[in-house]
Amino acid sequence: MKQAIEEATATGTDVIDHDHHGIRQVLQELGIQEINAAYSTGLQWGGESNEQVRSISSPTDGKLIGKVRMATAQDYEQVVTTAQEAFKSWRLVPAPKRGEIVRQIGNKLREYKEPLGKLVSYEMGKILQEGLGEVQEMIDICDFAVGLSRQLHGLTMHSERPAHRMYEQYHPLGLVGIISAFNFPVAVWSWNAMLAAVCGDVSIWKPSEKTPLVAVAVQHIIKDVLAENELPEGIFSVIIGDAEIGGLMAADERVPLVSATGSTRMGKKVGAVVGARLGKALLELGGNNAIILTPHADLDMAIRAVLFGAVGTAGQRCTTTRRLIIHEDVYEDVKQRLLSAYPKLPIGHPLQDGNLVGPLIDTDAVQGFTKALEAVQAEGGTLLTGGQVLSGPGYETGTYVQPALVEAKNEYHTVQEETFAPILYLIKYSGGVENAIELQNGVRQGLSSSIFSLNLRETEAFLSHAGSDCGIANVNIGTSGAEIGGAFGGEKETGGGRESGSDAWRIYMRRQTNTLNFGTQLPLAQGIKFDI
Ligand code: UN1
Repeated sequence: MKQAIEEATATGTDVIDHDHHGIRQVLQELGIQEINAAYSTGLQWGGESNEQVRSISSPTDGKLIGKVRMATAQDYEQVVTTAQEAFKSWRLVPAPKRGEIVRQIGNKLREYKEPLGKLVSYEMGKILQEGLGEVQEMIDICDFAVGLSRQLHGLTMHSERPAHRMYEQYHPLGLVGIISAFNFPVAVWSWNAMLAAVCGDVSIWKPSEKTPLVAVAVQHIIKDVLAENELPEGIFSVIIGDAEIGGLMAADERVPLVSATGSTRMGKKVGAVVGARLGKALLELGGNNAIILTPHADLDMAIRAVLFGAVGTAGQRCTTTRRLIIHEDVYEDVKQRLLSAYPKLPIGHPLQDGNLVGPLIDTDAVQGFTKALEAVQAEGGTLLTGGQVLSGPGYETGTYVQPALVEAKNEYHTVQEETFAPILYLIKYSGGVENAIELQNGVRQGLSSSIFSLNLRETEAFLSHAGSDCGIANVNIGTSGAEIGGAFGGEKETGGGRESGSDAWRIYMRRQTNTLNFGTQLPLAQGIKFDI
């Protein structure tokens, strides 16, 4: 590490050309000051060959935060070799002892919650509250994984043969590839990596190339814990690279499980490549999440949930509320309440207290936002408020937008697509809740869904097997902000994977069924006779 800093410093480029919001100190605290061109492979800093360096600027103010050197295919090989070596010993460490390491990681994350949360916020653009929330989500999954490390149990079953015993056990799988997205630059990795770790796997993390610095910071924290416990560095590796590296991982038979979070387009590619070699893919892809507001909704509560769901993280969560399916009896009321709230949203620098909406990740995302608004209007939708790209003092980056409210129809092509930006479509329904459910299910994605109603028949219909077809279905809670204790993921084009809580750990292990004969005979199953 020290050597790495010296090497990086020797190149003479100053990484941080500013010190707004105490970011210089944040980076120092996180150990990434003065590293101006770095990636880490199996925790080795370096990269001699054909160096491709990428500058990482904050979407909040456009300032350079640092530079990363993008990994090559050779670097990838080195990471995999290091990880394979680490797996040989890590799998032999008893699971509760592996849990102890994860406990220490959780404690370190508690220690670094503030600077790490701040860096999440500065590099990704979400408000500080949400940056801190993201680190809390990492801490929570560590706690969960510690408990899990004593509960990786299979079932026992009765054998049909006398003096036989049958049971199943779970063994570590090996290398787990983790491809994470910019919007949750560290939390989603931790869901995967912490479970994988207690399961006895080693992980290789390819963070989004848009948010690599916070991954580097996390890697420093992990590295310390591993060193303090004299454990091999390859248990947790980071590789900073572009889609090519993700492609190598997907095609690599040495990586039995690839967990990928991102767009459906990306997931289809990764899933196809992993599937072609019969590897396991855990996909957490696009959502097109709706909240149903019935005539029995508590609208005060509902509006607050809609606002957090639709404009929180500037509409860049996979669980973001994108559609509001409103009964005609309450439609006007809901519309007026939102029309009065939207123009008052405090939009600005996410590290500044009081702001609730930060920037989009980059100007490509802004283009996606404006294009979707044009397209939906061309299809007949009505833009009610918002939709502007903000300019002027504080908004020089061109990444801040005014969240938009649009009256639309569910079947519009634009409404059917996930646009990763703060656009909320208001869709009217009439008749019973089954009509709202049909609209809610009438998209290709199936991540999160919610209903606001105080009527038991409506809420139970929504939760029944004829109800929501999503992986997450909430009552009187918005679509986003799930706790880590439940399994997280969705159906249809969302990819079918489940991460985080419940029994999501199983995918990180291989299951083995064992049958033991402790008798003196060799009876065959199904009563087959095979005697000479
Ligand atoms: C994501 O956007 O990829 O439920 C994950 C939520 C967060 C996780 C979102 N706990 O909104």
